[in-house]
Amino acid sequence: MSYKKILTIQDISCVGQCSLTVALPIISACGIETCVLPSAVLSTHTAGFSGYTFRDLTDDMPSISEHWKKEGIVFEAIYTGYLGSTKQIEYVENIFNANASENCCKIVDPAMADNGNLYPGFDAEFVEAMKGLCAKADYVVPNITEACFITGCEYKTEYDREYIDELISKLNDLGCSNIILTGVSYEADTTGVVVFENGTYSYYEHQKLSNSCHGTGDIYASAFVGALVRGKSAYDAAKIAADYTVKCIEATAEEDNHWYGAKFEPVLIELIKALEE
Ligand code: PXL
Repeated sequence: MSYKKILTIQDISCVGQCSLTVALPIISACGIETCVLPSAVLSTHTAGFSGYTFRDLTDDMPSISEHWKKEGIVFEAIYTGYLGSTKQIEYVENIFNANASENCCKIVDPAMADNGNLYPGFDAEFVEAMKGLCAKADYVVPNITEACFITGCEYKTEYDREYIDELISKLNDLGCSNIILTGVSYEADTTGVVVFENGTYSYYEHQKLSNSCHGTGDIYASAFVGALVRGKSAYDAAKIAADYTVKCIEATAEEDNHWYGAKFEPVLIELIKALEE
């Protein structure tokens, strides 16, 4: 296996088990050298805590990218998550051009919304810019809410295969050729992930747990990216990431007051084992 270097661009939420504090250990556990570009530093994530600090690092991005360019540093994969401002999306697009290896795989998790709502601080201008970034990615990993914001489709909690096909088709029209759509549930006690790759549609269905925790989208996307860059097919990477995310939620179920994130650490070993199969 050639030793691949991935760059992940997302925030550091110092406390909260999301974004970089999840991506860095998970992708490293997949055996991939993981370089980071923090988009912002927050004392906690924004979902459920109040009064968090927010240090925007937008202005540092161009000089960091320029330094890497001077040093001849390029990445075999670039994976973006939560971005702190609309301007950052423009800078990320420059990084896609300036700091990528020849066959660099670009993965965009448009981490900006869930359960029908945008996260605090995001607006229509940000959504518009994110649409453009998704069109430049090799893989996008939205949940249904994010797919709705990107495509302009109505958000629904109950839907059929036709609705999901429409979301995929509209994302495809925007220029997304490979789509991993998460949280697609047709039955009360199951959920799953749709993998649309170069025109081929597949669905991996798995158990839906009664508890849900914050940050599982980041866990899922990071495990998907780690498995994909490790050489798994998109479908296998999507399946490995789904099974791992379920284990993380199960590991968190025992404790009532661990609402802010999922205990992904004790089950990292399961992810490593799944990659060996
Ligand atoms: O999990 C996505 C995420 C990442 N980073 C920050 C967030 C959120 C979701 O709320 O607030 C800062």
